Amino acid sequence: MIDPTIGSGSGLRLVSFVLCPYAQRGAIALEEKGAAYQLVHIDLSDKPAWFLELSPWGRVPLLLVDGHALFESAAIAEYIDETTGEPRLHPTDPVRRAHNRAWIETASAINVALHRMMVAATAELGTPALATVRELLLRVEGQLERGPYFNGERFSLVDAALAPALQRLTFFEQIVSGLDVFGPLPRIARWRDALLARPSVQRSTASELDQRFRRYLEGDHGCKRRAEAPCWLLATGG
Ligand SMILES: N[C@@H](CCC(=O)N[C@@H](CS)C(=O)NCC(=O)O)C(=O)O
Repeated sequence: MIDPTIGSGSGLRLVSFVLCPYAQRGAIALEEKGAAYQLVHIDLSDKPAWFLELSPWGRVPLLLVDGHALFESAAIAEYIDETTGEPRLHPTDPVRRAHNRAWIETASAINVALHRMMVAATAELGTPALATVRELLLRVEGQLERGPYFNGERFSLVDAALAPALQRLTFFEQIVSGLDVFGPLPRIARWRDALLARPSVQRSTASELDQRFRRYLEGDHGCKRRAEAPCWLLATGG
């Protein structure tokens, strides 16, 4: 059952939450392909019944396509790549492709630690999460070679997977004085610059994402749920 209020027709519908970095991967892939799609935002603190029926774990993103509800952002991004024409966003070489998939997993680990940072009310909770983000990014830094993208000249699904986290960490640096994430990571900083300048990445988010991100850190999660306390970094600085 698909709720009629989320639109109709046989086109692609990406179900998201406005700040979700996983859903943004799918939007970036769709934008790269120039594919037509409809973005449907839901309130994660008040999930609609149709959503709970379609999403096995109650998580966004979902990609609704031809009566099917695809879930898990990596699977969704590959589906988009395989079905929406050129340019292909996964390398054709199987070894390189497997390597790329592995780093997409790392992007998810970064998202998990980043989220722990965003909702941490105390240094005790937040500092280990920030340390995990730094450690994972350092591993990614070692993978980057000539740039501007992960695989060189061609934008790929690894770029789509990491861009949302790098964008949110950039917001963090802008908001929290003294927080330096990218200083020790010059290759990632250059990669981040190339990703944030990419039209597909710019078009993949809701407007004023930086302001929404700031409000999220302050405790306003952009839905019916409010955090009990703001992110610890707002009070202590980096
Ligand atoms: N492994 C999943 C992770 C998706 C995920 O964690 N989504 C979050 C939003 S960013 C979610 O829906 N959380 C459910 C909730 O907050 O209730 C994927 O890659 O799609």
